[in-house]
Amino acid sequence: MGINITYKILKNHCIAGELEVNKEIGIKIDQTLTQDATGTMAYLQFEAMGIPKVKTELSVSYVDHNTLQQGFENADDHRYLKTVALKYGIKFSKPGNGICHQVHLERFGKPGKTLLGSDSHTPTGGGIGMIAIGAGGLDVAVAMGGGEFYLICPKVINIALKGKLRKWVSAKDVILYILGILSTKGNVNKVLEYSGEGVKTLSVPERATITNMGAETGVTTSIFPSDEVTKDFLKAQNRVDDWVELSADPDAEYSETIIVDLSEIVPMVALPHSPGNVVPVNDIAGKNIDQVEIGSCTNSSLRDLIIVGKLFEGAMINSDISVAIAPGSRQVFSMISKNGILSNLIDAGARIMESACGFCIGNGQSPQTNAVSVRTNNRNFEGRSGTRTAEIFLVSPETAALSAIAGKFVDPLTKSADEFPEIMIPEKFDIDDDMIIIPLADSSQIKVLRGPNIGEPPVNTQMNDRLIGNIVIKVGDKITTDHIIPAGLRLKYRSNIKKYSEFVFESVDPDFYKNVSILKDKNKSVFVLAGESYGQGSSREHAALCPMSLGVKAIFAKSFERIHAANLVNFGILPLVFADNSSYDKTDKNDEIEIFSIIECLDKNRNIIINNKTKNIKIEMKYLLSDRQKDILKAGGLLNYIKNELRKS
Ligand code: MIC
Ligand code: SF4
Repeated sequence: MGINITYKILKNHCIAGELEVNKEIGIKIDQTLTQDATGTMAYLQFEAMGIPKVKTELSVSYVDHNTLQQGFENADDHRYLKTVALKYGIKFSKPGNGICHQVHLERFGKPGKTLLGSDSHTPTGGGIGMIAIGAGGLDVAVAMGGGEFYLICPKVINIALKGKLRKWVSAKDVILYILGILSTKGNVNKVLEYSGEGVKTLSVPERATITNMGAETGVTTSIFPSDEVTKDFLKAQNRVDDWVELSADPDAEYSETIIVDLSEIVPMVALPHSPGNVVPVNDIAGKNIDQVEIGSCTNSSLRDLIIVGKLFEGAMINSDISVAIAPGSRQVFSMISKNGILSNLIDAGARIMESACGFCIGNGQSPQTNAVSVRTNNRNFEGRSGTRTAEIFLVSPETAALSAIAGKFVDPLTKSADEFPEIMIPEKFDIDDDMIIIPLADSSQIKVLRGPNIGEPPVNTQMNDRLIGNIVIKVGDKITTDHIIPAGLRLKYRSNIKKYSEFVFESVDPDFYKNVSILKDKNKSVFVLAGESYGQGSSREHAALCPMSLGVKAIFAKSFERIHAANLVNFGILPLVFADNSSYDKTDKNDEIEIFSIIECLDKNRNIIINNKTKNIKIEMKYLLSDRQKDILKAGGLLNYIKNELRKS
């Protein structure tokens, strides 16, 4: 049997374990990226490791999530990120240079390489043929220090593309269609690998839209072949030397094949409050809207903004709605400023935003109460926009632009193919890397500058063999990291764990922090009870780090998402899964829980029994942990584990 692209790259990078499905492997990481909101913790942890320079081929620190600088905290974070980058040999992409995934694709991504990023949309790099994986900041810190990254050797699903998209249908519709098939749960430890004739009909930024939002299915990553289209993109970016061809063997093995006929896809929309809640736009055509937001790492490439600009040409945005547009990178911004597209956007009445995440993470542009907001980004979780009562609908740039003009949902397919504007992508992009600061070889003079809001990351204590405490919150299925620890207005506390922890579960149970503090004073442990797919969405390790600092010792769930489960282990919190899901119903908030013989169970690979003292029942819990992860848990987290290992050696 031949080899698929995923396994070709994994084989070249595997340095621990065997490439056997569902077994843990350690891979060498060639490139890392961080963004500001996860970056400060990642670098504080990197500093704590005492390694003088990063050991990767390339590490880049981007500032794109919080660029508002309301208060000194944000600006202090930027200064810390810059100085720490230059000290340790990391390239620094200044605020304003663009969204990490878009800029990385344009300027640094290389087919065949591995990329680890402290952001769940790192798989954007799969559009250029990389194995690009999102992880917690601590895992990225370890990779920067030359350590391997551990993952479960994935199953590879072949998404065989045939045909060609019709006019008015674009890459966003493809990934929404695929989300409609795969949904947002049940896809952990899988990779989506694209193949087939349809691949060559998609440009690299279109492929990147698809791999970007593949993150919403919960897979480890998604990847496209590297072909002539990839070569042309790299040529346009003046980096043709970075190109290598990558394709699967003709008889490559896959765990499953899903055939997608591009010519049959119609414009799609993800309804509130999940990216997997997908229907054709036509189903809701005519529904009134209040706001349109265009941009984010999913849909802010030159192609995306050109189509919006062409559709806005000579038109005026509906007077009842607000439209904002954020170009994905300075390169895109600069190019649309020269080709007339920017003036089309301005003349139509759009508000032009900075090249940053902005609205996508609820950092500005929060819609009005009960608003219907139409967006081109990738997540529409409840409350993420900053307005709890708002309904967010995710669409393509084509649907967003036509709907903005009409003031209601428009199915682009109601237009004829002839009306579709011509999109001319230049053969050469404008290259200007002046906003990327390159570290000097001698960084001895660089002083790392911290502000008063930047505190040391808290460290857990060793795992106790016995825990006693209470369930402080019971939540349902698909709890996202946005539910666990909000971003938006709270972003400026990302470097101040003590303060940020006050907002854990803020939108789900505003009393959580108060209730936890009472238990903490009594020296009791805190437990969380959850349904399916706990920890969906973002890679933010704060969703583990903050609960850890509040005394959360274990999460009892029906299932976990990959990045979050890894983050829980990294911070010494037990991710336990019900052996029988009916136990979830028998357990409630405030129940007193006692757990015995934890260490012995982990060592002997036995299920852990939790004693619900309030209900007088015993509940059997399973776990999916490698021996390495058990050792990390016993040590009280990855930082302690690394220190112990260093001490031993
Ligand atoms: C997101 O899209 O949810 C974020 C904000 O980019 C996060 C990272 C973060 O929380 O800082 C992600 O995707 O990992
Ligand atoms: Fe930024 Fe949104 Fe992309 Fe996350 S999903 S990296 S917040 S643009």
